[in-house]
Amino acid sequence: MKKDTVCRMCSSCCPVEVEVVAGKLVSAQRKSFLSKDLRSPCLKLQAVADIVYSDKRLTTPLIREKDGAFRQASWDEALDLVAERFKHYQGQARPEAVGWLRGMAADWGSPWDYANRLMNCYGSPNTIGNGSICFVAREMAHTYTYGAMAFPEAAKAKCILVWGKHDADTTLGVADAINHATSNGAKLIVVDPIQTPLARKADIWLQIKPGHDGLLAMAMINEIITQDLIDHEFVEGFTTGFEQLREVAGRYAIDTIAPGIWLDPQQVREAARLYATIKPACLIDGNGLDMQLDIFQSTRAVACLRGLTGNIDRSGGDVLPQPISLRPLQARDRLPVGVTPITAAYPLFNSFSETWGNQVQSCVVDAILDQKPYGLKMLVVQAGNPVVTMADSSRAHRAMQELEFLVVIDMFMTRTAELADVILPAAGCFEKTQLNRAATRNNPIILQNQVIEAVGQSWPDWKIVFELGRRIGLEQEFPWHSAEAAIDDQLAPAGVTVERLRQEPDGVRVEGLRHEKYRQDGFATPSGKFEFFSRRLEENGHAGLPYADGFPEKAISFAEQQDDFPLIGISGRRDIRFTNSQYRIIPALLKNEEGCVVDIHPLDAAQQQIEDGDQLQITTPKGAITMSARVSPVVHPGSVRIAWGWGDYKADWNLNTLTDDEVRNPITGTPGQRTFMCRVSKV
Ligand SMILES: Nc1nc2c(c(=O)[nH]1)N[C@H]1C(S)=C(S)[C@@H](COP(=O)(O)OP(=O)(O)OC[C@H]3O[C@@H](n4cnc5c(=O)[nH]c(N)nc54)[C@H](O)[C@@H]3O)O[C@H]1N2
Ligand SMILES: Nc1nc2c(c(=O)[nH]1)N[C@H]1C(S)=C(S)[C@@H](COP(=O)(O)OP(=O)(O)OC[C@H]3O[C@@H](n4cnc5c(=O)[nH]c(N)nc54)[C@H](O)[C@@H]3O)O[C@H]1N2
Ligand code: SF4
Ligand SMILES: [Mo]
Repeated sequence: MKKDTVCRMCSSCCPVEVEVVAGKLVSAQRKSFLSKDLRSPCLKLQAVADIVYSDKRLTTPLIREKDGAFRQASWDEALDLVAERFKHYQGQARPEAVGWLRGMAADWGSPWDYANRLMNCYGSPNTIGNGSICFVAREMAHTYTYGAMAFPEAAKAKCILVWGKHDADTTLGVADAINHATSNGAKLIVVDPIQTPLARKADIWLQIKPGHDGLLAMAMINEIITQDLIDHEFVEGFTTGFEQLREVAGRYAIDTIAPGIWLDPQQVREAARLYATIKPACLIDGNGLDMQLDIFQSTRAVACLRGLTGNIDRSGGDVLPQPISLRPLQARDRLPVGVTPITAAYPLFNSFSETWGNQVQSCVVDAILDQKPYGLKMLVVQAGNPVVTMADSSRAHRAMQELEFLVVIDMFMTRTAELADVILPAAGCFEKTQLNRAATRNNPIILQNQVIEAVGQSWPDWKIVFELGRRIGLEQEFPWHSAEAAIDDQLAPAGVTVERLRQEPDGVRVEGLRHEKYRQDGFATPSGKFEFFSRRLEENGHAGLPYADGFPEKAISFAEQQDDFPLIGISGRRDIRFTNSQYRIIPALLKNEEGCVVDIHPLDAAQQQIEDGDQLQITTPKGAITMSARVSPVVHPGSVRIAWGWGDYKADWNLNTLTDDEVRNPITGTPGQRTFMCRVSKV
């Protein structure tokens, strides 16, 4: 039998059609506007049955015994134990000593609201996401410029500028759209320090020096202004601070900037001209900007390009969402007055969005290890593997060990779960019905629909949270006994029900798609305009225009120690087979550990007589790891690309052993996990 749902094995959220035989999921196909032969392939989806029915799945709750071993337990026993710990800190009048850390976008749907609801009603403000290193920091920079995160309408674009994103590995719906547009003649510009498959297809590939994107964006802004390629009607009618932007960008002329960031001035000029003159043009920014110390200003500068050229909210440009009305479920008003979250040092990031709240995950480690700003004693980790994925993973590991009580909600035994006191087995995405955030902020709403029974005794996340909530005395706050009841409640203001979503599996549009909404509604910024200049930022002690106070001296971790650490390390490719630290335990995907390598340029390799397959030690001031060399011209001389995400499979291969969590972006608390100085030597 064929069933429709949304795959959440990565954050692409692809609508899929699943084949279920005798109650078992046997295969799944991604839906797309492209014919089957033209769709970007997903190897994870091809291995979906192996993943869902892997013998490594956690199938019962586990409780750690005094001797350190885990024993199987019933849900009642495990949840009662967790609830008892919650009550313990409440009894000591310090519920804020309990934190809830949410991981990867895999589950960023309404379950984010549910965890927040439980914690707010319990009395702790410390529900923390990992948005400081993922796209939420970028979302904040978009929001401070034009009110929300913009999404590319690439299929209709005539020019596509891809900036630090590789959709064929990570976001297949967008990859399909790019392929469609370019095969219809759209121009393609790629900004990426790596010669990726997309870069090889591009009309112009700008092999930027890692972590220096902000300088390129400013130089392009300057060029577009001085060559008078701006969209006058848009800039004059709908923006703030154009004259100041002109003045600041004047300090970043292409001829002076380009050589320092490994680029040819003429190529940058051509890229600026193409992007500004071919209409409509979309700009797809990605995780290449994330995890950079300079994330906020660089994304703001890139975002300004959309306004100068008038491509914001235009068909075939970058459109702004039409969020639907939802019943707020987070119950923020229930938090006791005067309790500050552990992320209090990042007030603008904490408050820029109704949905996200606290997203500086590094603060969890500060609070556990350094009691900064106060101690965190108990942590629930849901859908995340911080011991592998957080910056400075040795420190993150110490923090998880230091806790009085650690609960992990996951589908697999991760390195983080190994440290837990209680493990609660979660059902996977095909085993539960859920409302996805991605669907609710951009029409149409597509339901992630349960298509098979939960594996073993695993429970869907919603059920775990609701049951736990009821056990800590929040029966009234969690009245729902099914996902459907909770979703219907949340969707009521939009007039949509689960039943209707099931009848319309390709999605329900509450309101027709509208472009150039700003003409009627303005932008959702304090001025109602597209803000090149942000008074909000200036009033809070930050540059009101990107780089008005110069480019940061320290854009890359350990930059001040480059005499000892002369190479730029780049956190490596997101392989379509895996999602962050996940899925290497699936033999069909692991393929002899293919891809776990350090790419080094032939010139740098020759200096140390390094050859393909040599074992290389990669060292930073934080630690060292060992991996095989791949001598390859895809990287620029002076940089190496190190495979990322292997730390769960093999602790020695954990890239985040190398990264730093001390220096962070002052606005978003982002550490430099993407780019850092390092050295390599043959073992
Ligand atoms: N150096 C470096 N560090 C990085 C990155 C990088 O590129 N380089 N990327 C960063 C980014 S962008 C991110 S988002 C983070 C990701 O950081 P994490 O969120 O820690 O990463 P994942 O490895 O995806 O862990 C997700 C966990 O959730 C479990 N899971 C999957 N589905 C479900 C579910 O439905 N319910 C529950 N309860 N569990 C589920 C999986 O088994 C897995 O253990 O890593 C960041 N860290
Ligand atoms: N298959 C798969 N899909 C995934 C994930 C996964 O792990 N595997 N993870 C999911 C998650 S959590 C996220 S956040 C998204 C991320 O998805 P994307 O945004 O596509 O992120 P990446 O593939 O990490 O990086 C994109 C590109 O940035 C380039 N880059 C590296 N450093 C720089 C730099 O300094 N400047 C510029 N301009 N570019 C740079 C890289 O070479 C890469 O080609 O993918 C999601 N989807
Ligand atoms: S890219 Fe693959 S794994 Fe990710 S959501 Fe789409 S089908 Fe699922
Ligand atoms: Mo992410």
